Amino acid sequence: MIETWRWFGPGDSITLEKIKQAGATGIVSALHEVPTGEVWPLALIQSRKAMIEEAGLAWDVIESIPVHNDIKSRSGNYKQLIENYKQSVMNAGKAGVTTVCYNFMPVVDWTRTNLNYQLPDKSYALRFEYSDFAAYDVFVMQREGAEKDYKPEMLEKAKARFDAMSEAERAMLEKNIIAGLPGGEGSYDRDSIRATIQQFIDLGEQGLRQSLYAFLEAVIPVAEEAGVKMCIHPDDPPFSLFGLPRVVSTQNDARQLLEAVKSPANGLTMCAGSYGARGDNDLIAMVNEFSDRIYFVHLRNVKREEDGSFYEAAHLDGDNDMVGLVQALLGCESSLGCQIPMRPDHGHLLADEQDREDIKPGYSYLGRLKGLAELRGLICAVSYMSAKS
Ligand code: DNO
Repeated sequence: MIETWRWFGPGDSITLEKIKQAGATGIVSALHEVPTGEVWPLALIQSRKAMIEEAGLAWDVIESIPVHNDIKSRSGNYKQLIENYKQSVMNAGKAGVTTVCYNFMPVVDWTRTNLNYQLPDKSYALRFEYSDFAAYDVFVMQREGAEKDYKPEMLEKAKARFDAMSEAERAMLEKNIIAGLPGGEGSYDRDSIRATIQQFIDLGEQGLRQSLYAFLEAVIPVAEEAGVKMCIHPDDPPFSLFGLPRVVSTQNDARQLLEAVKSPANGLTMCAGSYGARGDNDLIAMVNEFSDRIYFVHLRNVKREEDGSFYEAAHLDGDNDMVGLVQALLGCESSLGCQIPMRPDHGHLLADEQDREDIKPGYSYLGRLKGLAELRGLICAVSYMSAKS
């Protein structure tokens, strides 16, 4: 596998030099400065690529060219926005950055409730606490009809959580949920998010699926022409939030979308942490089924809890069978005939970085370095064992 690392661009305090020293050879990055919906200028992609190459690294994956909400809801200026997206994909191909990750989560990108969940060793992980999310949805945001989306036991737990929270804790929860996490799309205040949510609830699951397939029908032929492989990132978490439809959460969702537009340019990102947050997703079966369409991998582990909550465990800990997964992915590489870029997705915040203000949630240097080193060892051992057998 190609070892890559997410870099947030020239302003990232985890510099290309540090990334090189972590042992990664590839970069995963985006033109974060281009507003969602606008065309990515060819010259800017080229100059960013040159900067990465000067540091002795390769820009292997774009993560992400974000898809504007109007494309997801097929409203407003969506036709022009799709044209712009096509142009960005074309420009990425022209510049020679040929793997493009994107997602189709409506309203909120990846979501956690607690960005400082303390583990027994006093490092911090990211956590999604279902009852905190429900407490925000039902009692803070007071979304109309929200209580219908939760089981009575969860509502009870959520009420207890809400009552026990101070104003400052409620404000922090709100910030974590709606202000947007790094690399995610969309930052809202309470009123603007309410209206956007309602728009997608009205659209419904079938509507959102149709929007996704129509988007792919428009973009995939351009990707083919540009030599670009598109790879959709799953919903994170892979279940409905705020009653919103979700269409990239399960093996069946992935199967349907590959069938909807049959092209080698229409592929997947295997995000082990996102798909793995559902106990009914069998990651190894997914990798085996979609072996010629997995173009990018996020290796991350999760510890799932009974009520749907989870936290991000160490890369080789948690509920995902990382050894089996890596073995299956190496099998994919044989069917693709090339190596797949993978990145250690997120890492814990360790003691040495806990006082720093410049570390983005999930994107510490040391935590990811540790994750990458563990995964490197695992990949090396699994490759060795398979070569022997
Ligand atoms: C979080 C990431 C997401 C992801 C996008 C993909 O750490 O996995 O920001 O990049 O959702 O489009």
